[in-house]
Amino acid sequence: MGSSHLHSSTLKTALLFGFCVLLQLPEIVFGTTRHYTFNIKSKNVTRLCNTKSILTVNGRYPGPPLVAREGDQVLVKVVNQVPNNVTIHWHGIQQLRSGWADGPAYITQCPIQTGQTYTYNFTIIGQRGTLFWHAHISWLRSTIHGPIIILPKKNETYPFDKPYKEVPIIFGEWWNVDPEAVISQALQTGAGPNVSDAYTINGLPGPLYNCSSKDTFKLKVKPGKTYLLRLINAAMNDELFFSIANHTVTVVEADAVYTKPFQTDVIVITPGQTTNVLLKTKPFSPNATFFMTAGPYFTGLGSFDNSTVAGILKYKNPSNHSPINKLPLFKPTLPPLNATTFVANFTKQFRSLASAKFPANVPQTVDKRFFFTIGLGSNPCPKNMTCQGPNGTKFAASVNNISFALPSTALLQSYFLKQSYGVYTSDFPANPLVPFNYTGMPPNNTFVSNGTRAVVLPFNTSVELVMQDTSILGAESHPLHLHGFNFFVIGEGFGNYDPNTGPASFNLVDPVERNTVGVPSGGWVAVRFLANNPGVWFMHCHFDVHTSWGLRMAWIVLDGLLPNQKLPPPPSDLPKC
Ligand SMILES: *[C@@H]1O[C@H](CO)[C@@H](O)[C@H](O)[C@H]1NC(C)=O
Ligand SMILES: *[C@@H]1O[C@H](CO)[C@@H](O)[C@H](O)[C@H]1NC(C)=O
Ligand SMILES: *[C@@H]1O[C@H](CO)[C@@H](O)[C@H](O)[C@H]1NC(C)=O
Ligand SMILES: *[C@@H]1O[C@H](CO)[C@@H](O)[C@H](O)[C@H]1NC(C)=O
Ligand SMILES: *[C@@H]1O[C@H](CO)[C@@H](O)[C@H](O)[C@H]1NC(C)=O
Ligand SMILES: *[C@@H]1O[C@H](CO)[C@@H](O)[C@H](O)[C@H]1NC(C)=O
Ligand SMILES: *[C@@H]1O[C@H](CO)[C@@H](O)[C@H](O)[C@H]1NC(C)=O
Ligand SMILES: *[C@@H]1O[C@H](CO)[C@@H](O)[C@H](O)[C@H]1NC(C)=O
Ligand SMILES: *[C@@H]1O[C@H](CO)[C@@H](O)[C@H](O)[C@H]1NC(C)=O
Ligand SMILES: *[C@@H]1O[C@H](CO)[C@@H](O)[C@H](O)[C@H]1NC(C)=O
Ligand SMILES: *[C@@H]1O[C@H](CO)[C@@H](O)[C@H](O)[C@H]1NC(C)=O
Ligand SMILES: *[C@@H]1O[C@H](CO)[C@@H](O)[C@H](O)[C@H]1NC(C)=O
Ligand SMILES: [Cu+2]
Repeated sequence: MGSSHLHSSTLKTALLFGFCVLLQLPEIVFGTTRHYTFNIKSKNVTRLCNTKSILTVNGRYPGPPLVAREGDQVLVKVVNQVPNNVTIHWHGIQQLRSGWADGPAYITQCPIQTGQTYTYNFTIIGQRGTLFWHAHISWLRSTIHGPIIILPKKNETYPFDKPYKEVPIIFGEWWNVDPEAVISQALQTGAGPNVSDAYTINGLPGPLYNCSSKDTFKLKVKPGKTYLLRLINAAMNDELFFSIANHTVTVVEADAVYTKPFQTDVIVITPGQTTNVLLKTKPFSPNATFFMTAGPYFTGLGSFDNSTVAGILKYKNPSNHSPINKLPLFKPTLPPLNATTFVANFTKQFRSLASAKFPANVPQTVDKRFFFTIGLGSNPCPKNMTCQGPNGTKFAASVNNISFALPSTALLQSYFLKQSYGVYTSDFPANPLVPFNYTGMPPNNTFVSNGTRAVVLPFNTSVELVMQDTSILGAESHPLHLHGFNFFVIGEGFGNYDPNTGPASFNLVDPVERNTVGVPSGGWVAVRFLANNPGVWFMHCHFDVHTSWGLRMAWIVLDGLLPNQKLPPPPSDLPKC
């Protein structure tokens, strides 16, 4: 595994052929400490006949899988060998009382600067499945990302048949230019950023792009076997449809929580979401090969990458021994770009497994209700400039009309050291200050306010949060991600949320539990979580362009009274600003 290594584990990734990465499960592993070293370094990579230097972990793109068992302690020593400031986020890991290891820049830590080292230290408690790690500063996560694979405890099994093989499938987005230049230019001019040049599967764009067919992900399978595909959407700005021609898959897990199994031909996955599916191969090798493709689900008004990545599912030993390029190739059909009803139907099929062993601990009572509007807006153009955003303004994005400004030091330190003055205020509104028809005619004034404001919650507050899309600059789906907690998705609908009728449809029995949820385009979603993890927790749109425009905020969860309800002091190597 290069310089990332696993103690006491036989887990290996094997380059079986081409670019197909299969995971071999460890046979003997004990609840233990996993040591990794992540060297952040540049590497020249060629895609679409374009060579450029990208930022990587250990020279790998996508980065190395981080593999652990439920209950393990993980220590990742990150060494910054590049000119950029870097942080790493362990997306979906709950970080119980280990908020110093969460990673979002200027929220839980100052960046790891050039030449510096920081060791992330956390224990995986009560989670098993697929997540991913990624850089959490500016747009560095476009190339700095990789799978997190949490295996069940060593004496535990999956609540489904043991798969023959496990395969991570990580979707990404490739720019021929430097993504840092793309977002920096967009923030300067106020315009939307230039769209990506390709989507990728495990770093490979595949044969539907010019000069790219040699860079194709190939999954070679045996007939009559069950494969566990660990799907991860690490794309920057795009929700994706994914489908494998002539094959149906069974969804068994979302965001590292088991679900009730359901079958589907097409998966919808937002940036920040992970979904485990079982692929049962055909009983006999068909004399055919099959494309697996991913392409965008898009609801906004701006431009977007409307291309398709393809990988190949190839059976070993087709009985007529034709060379692969002579076999017929079948292609899946993806839904139309803006298939919002299809997406809502798909999303509603997710249910927690909610078994005796894996219960859905949905908060049944609520201490505090929040109603957040989620959407785009604008900032006025500075007097000495011309701006290229909507109507000559600059694009912005907000929660309850507040576009969140990152401070120049980290919120968690300021909070812990009781030095919030001049860094943040604790007055984030629980409701919009000016109610309007959120999904109706847009208001004349699209300007947002700017500030660094947080919600403060006493320990163990039971929170209900309704997130309402706005149509101020066009209705649009937004994948909202919460750090520090999973939430239960108890309801969703189109139009404006009505507090009188909405709750009647809430599922408080077996709603899906996850860390990222799509706020439906022109609709709302309701979630509940128990604020039992002290610290400062970021919540933001997982479209990086929207995060960059300010669609982000922070929850501060206070310490409880007991010793094990308090945030420990910061580690001694925590970076300084
Ligand atoms: C990438 O290529 C450039 C130009 O060929 C070269 O100067 C540079 O050293 C290479 N960087 C790495 C990390 O290999
Ligand atoms: C990791 O954190 C735990 C819990 O705070 C602490 O006991 C342990 O000493 C830390 N380990 C290292 C190597 O920093
Ligand atoms: C595995 O071990 C844990 C802790 O010892 C125990 O709680 C659990 O019931 C065991 N599970 C099985 C399937 O034996
Ligand atoms: C794949 O699906 C297509 C369209 O449904 C069908 O015509 C074809 O026979 C199938 N091929 C195989 C090998 O399953
Ligand atoms: C594949 O082709 C061979 C010979 O051409 C045939 O015997 C075999 O039945 C075919 N397999 C399937 C699954 O159609
Ligand atoms: C996106 O691409 C699809 C085909 O791949 C095409 O049908 C559709 O018109 C394109 N849409 C836009 C908005 O470019
Ligand atoms: C999707 O786009 C098509 C073509 O632009 C349009 O006709 C259709 O109304 C749109 N559907 C939805 C649900 O917005
Ligand atoms: C969505 O589900 C409804 C109700 O089951 C069904 O009538 C409709 O056809 C579905 N629409 C799509 C696009 O899947
Ligand atoms: C515009 O003015 C601001 C200060 O008010 C300055 O920081 C910025 O560099 C100026 N931009 C241009 C393009 O002149
Ligand atoms: C654009 O700005 C002008 C002048 O500020 C205003 O009159 C007009 O209504 C705006 N148009 C839109 C679509 O917001
Ligand atoms: C909000 O606007 C929509 C679309 O114009 C309209 O159908 C709806 O009746 C409006 N709702 C309210 C409460 O005014
Ligand atoms: C890196 O972060 C430090 C601390 O916030 C900041 O002072 C410095 O300007 C940053 N450097 C770069 C290259 O962004
Ligand atoms: Cu968004």
